[in-house]
Amino acid sequence: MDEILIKEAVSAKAPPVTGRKGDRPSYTAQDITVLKGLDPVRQRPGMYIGSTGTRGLHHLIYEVVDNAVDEAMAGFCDRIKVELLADGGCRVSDNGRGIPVDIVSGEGKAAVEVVLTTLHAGGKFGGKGYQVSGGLHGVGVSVVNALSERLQVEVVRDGKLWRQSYSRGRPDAKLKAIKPAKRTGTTVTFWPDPEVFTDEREFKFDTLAQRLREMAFLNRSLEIRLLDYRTQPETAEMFRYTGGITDFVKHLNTAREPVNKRIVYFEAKGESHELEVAMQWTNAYTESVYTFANNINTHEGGMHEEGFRRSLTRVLSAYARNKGLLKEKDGSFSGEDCREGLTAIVSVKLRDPQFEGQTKTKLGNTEIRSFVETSMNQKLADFLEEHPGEARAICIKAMGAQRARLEARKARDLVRRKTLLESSTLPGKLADCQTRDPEEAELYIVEGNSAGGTAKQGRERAFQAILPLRGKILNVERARLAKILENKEVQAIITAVGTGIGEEFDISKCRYHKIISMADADVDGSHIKTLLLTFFFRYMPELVDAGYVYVAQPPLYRIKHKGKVHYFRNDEQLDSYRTANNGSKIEASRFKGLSEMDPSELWDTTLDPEKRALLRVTLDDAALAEEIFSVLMGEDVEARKNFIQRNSKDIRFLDI
Ligand code: 0RA
Repeated sequence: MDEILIKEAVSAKAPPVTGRKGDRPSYTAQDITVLKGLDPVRQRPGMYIGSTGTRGLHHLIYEVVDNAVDEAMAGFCDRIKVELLADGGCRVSDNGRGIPVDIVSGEGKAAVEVVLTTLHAGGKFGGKGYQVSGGLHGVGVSVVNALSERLQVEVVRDGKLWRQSYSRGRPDAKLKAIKPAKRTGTTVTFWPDPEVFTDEREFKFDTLAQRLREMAFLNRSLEIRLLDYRTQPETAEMFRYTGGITDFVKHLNTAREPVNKRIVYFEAKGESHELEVAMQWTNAYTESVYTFANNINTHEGGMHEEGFRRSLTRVLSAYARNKGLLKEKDGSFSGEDCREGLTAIVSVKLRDPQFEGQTKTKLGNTEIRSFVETSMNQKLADFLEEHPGEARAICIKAMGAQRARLEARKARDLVRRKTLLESSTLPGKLADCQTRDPEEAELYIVEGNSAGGTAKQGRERAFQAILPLRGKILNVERARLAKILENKEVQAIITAVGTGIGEEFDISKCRYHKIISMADADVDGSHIKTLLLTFFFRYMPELVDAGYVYVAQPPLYRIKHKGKVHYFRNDEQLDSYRTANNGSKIEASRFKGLSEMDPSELWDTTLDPEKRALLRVTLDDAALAEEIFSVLMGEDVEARKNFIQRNSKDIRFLDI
């Protein structure tokens, strides 16, 4: 199965072993704790890099880059370069201290060889290596070595350039000193092993750019370059943000109208923790709060997020009351009131991160909660006092949210019993399937009544349900939840899916484990798909996380050739068929919409589980999705145009 837009979830990784900064005792090779060889990695690659698909492949690069970023976090590196080679390899270089090259006694090998051939040896330097270290990818560069057909490491250290190469994790020869050299640094070049990465070996520029940009935002002033020699001429991008996470917030809000022009920023340093927060409210109604621990996106939140939320609610409420904006009779702000329209980055760095949760992206360290809460109580209160204009605008935004919340509650209480959402009656236009087993059941959400009719006739009713929508659902990016819930099409979706929404959302009540958006293969269709995905992304992200949301791929062309009928989903497919059959004249007819197909054609091309190609919608980098959704769905027409122009060569972005 292919993936669109957002990538699959991350698998569990061992937390890194980290050390202490400060009056650093000098490193000796003996500090490396020797663990085990690399055989287990080749036996079960998925355990170490999540998968051997696209994601695992890119993970190889992240692993090496994370090591270089660790050097940067420890203060020894300010430049990283990632090069995609024409022959399918990848080279990552940095100007850090260089992996140590002295001989590890008892091993009789250079430290760099131990690092590259021993699991978990990367950061294990008697606990004195780094203050903090990237957690999720802390499995070490040895994993990259184990899964590469070839790998070459070059270290400049102790006045020399050193080199060693490996094949499938085993050294070809000992580490050699090549020539005298100045400065320090590490260059790792590797070629992913086709025996391991059997399906996909092509690095995706945009996926990498996205991730590297995020790394650069999170590590202020760190320069990260990405070069791609597979294109003619080569493609290059450079990321370096002197504003750090403040620039990150600016970037996320490009298409939004700010409430506070000056971005709220503060940092705090503790004994073994660091905190950085950047915040800006906009006139949007949704919240975009992203939390990170040691540069890892903690999608599932955790203790730092809890501390952040508590403090935000408390400080804003206290300020508003103090300044007489909230009157005595008024209730306090709820957490949601304070976060409406908020874009924020919360980044913590800590010595020994505990990653928990389903995808190991939830920070479990309890001590971080009070650290974040206490530091922020002070710093946010200071900011508000120092910037009364901004502070007032923020409070007024929260008061607007509060008012809407109270009004919505009143309205809900009045109609409580009657609303469609709460009733158990399924929507009339849903043609349900026969099975009651959600694991087998599929829901096709289809644009338009006539396409819906075709789908109803073409489906396998035993397990396929059809819900036709009339026209477009509401653009959820531009409305509050209360308003969205008034929309009939949205109500139909919620009732059909069965989970409820908001506080009442319950994934165990989901009636279908495949919820498939099916729309025409044209611009209108893709707009509808985007609206629908935006809705799921914003209001039922658990469904996306669970992997229940899909996009169908109906064909765009039909041709009859040599007595046979063929279907193609895009121009590319059609062109390559034409090219392959050069000479013979081929007439292609283009479907204007799903309803032009007859039911059996729709079954053959789009519904039949044996033949169809569904795209699974997954959430990896919510920040990327965030940009796409807010720009494509938001109010800033100029930003939308720019975004489309920038990304028009990458149809993944437009084809959602
Ligand atoms: C072990 C110890 C030290 C640095 C590194 C590894 C290191 C690893 C990589 C991987 C890519 N770039 C890297 N840069 C450094 C610390 C050495 C010291 O204390 O001098």
